[in-house]
Amino acid sequence: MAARTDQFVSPDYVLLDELLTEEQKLVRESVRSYVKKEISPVIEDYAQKAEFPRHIVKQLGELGCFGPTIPAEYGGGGLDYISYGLMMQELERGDSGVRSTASVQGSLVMYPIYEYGSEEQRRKYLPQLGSGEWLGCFGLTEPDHGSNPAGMLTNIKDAGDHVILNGAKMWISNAPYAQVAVVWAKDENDDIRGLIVERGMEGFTTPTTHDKWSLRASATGELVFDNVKVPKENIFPDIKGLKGPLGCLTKARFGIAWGVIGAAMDCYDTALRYAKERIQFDRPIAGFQLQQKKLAEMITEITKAQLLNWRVGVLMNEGRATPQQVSMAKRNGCEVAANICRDARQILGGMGITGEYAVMRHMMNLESVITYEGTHDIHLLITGMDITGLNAFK
Ligand code: TGC
Ligand code: FAD
Repeated sequence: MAARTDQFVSPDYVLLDELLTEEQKLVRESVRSYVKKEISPVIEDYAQKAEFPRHIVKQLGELGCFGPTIPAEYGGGGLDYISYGLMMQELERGDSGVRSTASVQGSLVMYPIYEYGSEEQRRKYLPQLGSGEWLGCFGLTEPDHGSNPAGMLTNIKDAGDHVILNGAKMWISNAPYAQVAVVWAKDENDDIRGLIVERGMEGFTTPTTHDKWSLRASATGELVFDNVKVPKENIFPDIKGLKGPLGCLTKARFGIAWGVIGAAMDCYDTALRYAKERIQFDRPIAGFQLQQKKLAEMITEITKAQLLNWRVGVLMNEGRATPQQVSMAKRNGCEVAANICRDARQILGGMGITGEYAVMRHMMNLESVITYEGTHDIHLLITGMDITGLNAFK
């Protein structure tokens, strides 16, 4: 397939740029130009072939997309949460799989090592992960425990200076190429503990998950542990319980809330341009009320989601955001984006199902994004419990 030209023009209906600092706009601009130059021309081809563009890991590291809110001395970017959100928005404007690579590396691998790790663990792993020398993955989900990770079976047993790890994780982004895995397992007291498992440890394998119709340019796999000897120095010393992994998810879900709106912005922009150019019944289809309804509702929903994301970003910067507010932003963003991509696909008619445009790829990707990091239903129940005080999960 020939390399594609990226004609994206970013929508900003209520002049939200005026809410951003110069630094935030600069960060967004650098990621936007990277995506135009390096991602858009090639990503469709990788998705069609169901291949992970491995070369982008180094590029994303150099661009500062890994761990942007982690202090620079530990290999992060030392930036604020709105800059992080804008980065994820621009990456997912290119492809959700590219944003996934960055979300996992920054929020699910670097963040727990920074937040829960010993000083030795921070110094050993963070610079290599921040620069993209190493790729990481995050193992929480198991074949029989997805929405309910508290029931996990993966376990560690004390064996002197090391522990013995057994079990399996499923649906793990980056797994097939990761050098480092942050893994959550139960100890002999039934406490959930986090540990760093390295490729090459005997008994540790990462089979690839094949035949996905979604996130085809992202590598997904399993983590299989068969009596793996993990040194005790690889265990996070102080964190115990589900709040460890869930704390990482709050950071990643925030990035997803912004990211999916990037995909929505791309679909809206494509549909608007196409509708103005496509002539049927001797007039541009953008002149028909039914198409205008779709386009007008798209930009309205994008604008509302941008405002919610920005506000939650301000609260994150002030250390006041709650996980429940982040859940609302993740759920709302995914729903808005999925609806916009489906409507955009219809506006493009038959052309909407081809790889000539990014719309169908975004639409398919969002079916994973609406499911991972907590399904649409789970986030609704989180909001429900927050406002009523009643738990409808169990
Ligand atoms: P629950 O009793 O509610 O909570 C246990 C402890 O955790 C605390 N907590 C949180 N802390 C930080 N952030 C959050 N979002 C938190 N949510 C809860 C909570 O306060 C409590 O602390 P403590 O001190 O009392 O112990 O736990 P529960 O077992 O009832 O479960 C609640 C539920 C269902 C909401 C939770 O299990 C959940 O969120 N399930 C969804 C699972 C999920 O999101 N999995 C994602 C796997 S990773 C992934 O998909 C990566 S894809 C990445 C990519 O490719 O981009
Ligand atoms: P289930 O939990 O079986 O849910 C099935 C359905 O039941 C859903 O609709 C759900 O909403 C509903 N449901 C469940 N419980 C309730 C309830 N109490 N009330 C009402 N409805 C309920 N995980 C990782 O750990 N690391 C990763 O890197 C990672 N990457 C992923 C990449 C991809 C492409 C995908 C698809 C998944 C990834 N995941 C990852 C796993 C993801 O987080 C899980 O798929 C997700 O949490 C849902 O779990 P499940 O698939 O087992 O669905």
